[in-house]
Amino acid sequence: MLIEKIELRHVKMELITPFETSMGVELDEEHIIIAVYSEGIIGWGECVAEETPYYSSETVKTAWHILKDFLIPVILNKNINSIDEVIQLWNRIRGHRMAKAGLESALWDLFAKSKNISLSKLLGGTKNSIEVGVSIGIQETPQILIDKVKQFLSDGYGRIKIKIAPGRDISYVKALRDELPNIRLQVDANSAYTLGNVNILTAFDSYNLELIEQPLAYDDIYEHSILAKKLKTPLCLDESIHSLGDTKAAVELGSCKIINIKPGRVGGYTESKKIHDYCQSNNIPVWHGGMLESGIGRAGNIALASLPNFILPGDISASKKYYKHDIIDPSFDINKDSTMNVPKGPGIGVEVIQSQLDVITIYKEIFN
Ligand code: OSB
Ligand code: MG
Repeated sequence: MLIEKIELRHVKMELITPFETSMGVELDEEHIIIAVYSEGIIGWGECVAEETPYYSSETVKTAWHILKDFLIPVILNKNINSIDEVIQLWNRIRGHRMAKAGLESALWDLFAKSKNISLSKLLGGTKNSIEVGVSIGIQETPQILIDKVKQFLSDGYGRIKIKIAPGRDISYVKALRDELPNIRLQVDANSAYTLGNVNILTAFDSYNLELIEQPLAYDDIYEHSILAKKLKTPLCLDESIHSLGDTKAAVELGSCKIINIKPGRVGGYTESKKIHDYCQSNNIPVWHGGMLESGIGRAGNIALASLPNFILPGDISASKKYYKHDIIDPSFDINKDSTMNVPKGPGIGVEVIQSQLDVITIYKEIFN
């Protein structure tokens, strides 16, 4: 397919409620929405690099630079017929996985639409609906957290993940467990602890957590393997996993029993599928993480999470959990049994609401 035009939009979306993690508080989310035009079809993608380098070293500005100066020029005005071809062309560009993943996702949508099949089908998805959960930011008090969790449970969410940070960890988990002893519960530290905090981390073993996500450094694999031996609760890695190679290192070393896959963090759906397949053959369950995506990114996440080894519920929540007005139609809702339907239409299977996209765009650039 001839890649005729690519449009980048720096978007800013106001969150419904502030999202606090050990990395800081977010009031809004800035991402890059990417549209690839080819032969009368538009492929949509989302680059999940944020405004700040607090979760990942990439930011909206670094991703924009890499997209504009390196990733776009090698595919623009070229005839591109497969994702593998694109991966080859980008091979010499090191790192910048979120930038690559954003443009790769738009190309996946384009190819799925050109074949008139859903992105889920093109990726090898096998499920018509996926299990989902909700990721809740750090709340001012344990009681406020309990009230929030009860609200999400009544909305249908069957798996709760809470963010934790030193000083706002065990007391919150204990209060929640005293009130709700049987919910599926997991915690995410976003690298807020060290091996020196092993006493706090072993204390989580008393609360029947499904997993502890990324307790130690964002670039560590080795120390997680030491910590894992001291804990009963399974560890799950998020930040530390950027590739199939990292996954193999973590699994072989015993650093985690579960992997969180985010296509942005690992460079796209192609690398995500490799990680998924490796984990499947090694009996390592995976689940789909989230980056507070708009409906465009979320649609892709849902398609990827329809692959068979996404066994645990994903951080893929209803549109209205994040933003007052999503930019897609229909927006995503959850079913009463904590599942979400996988779109069946061509590509990402949802329409982009152009007027709503214009409202959230703060800058755009067209390449042709
Ligand atoms: O660590 O999983 C994380 C959001 C932004 C950056 C990092 C993380 C998150 C979330 C939100 O937990 C998950 C979602 O999109 O619902
Ligand atoms: Mg995480």
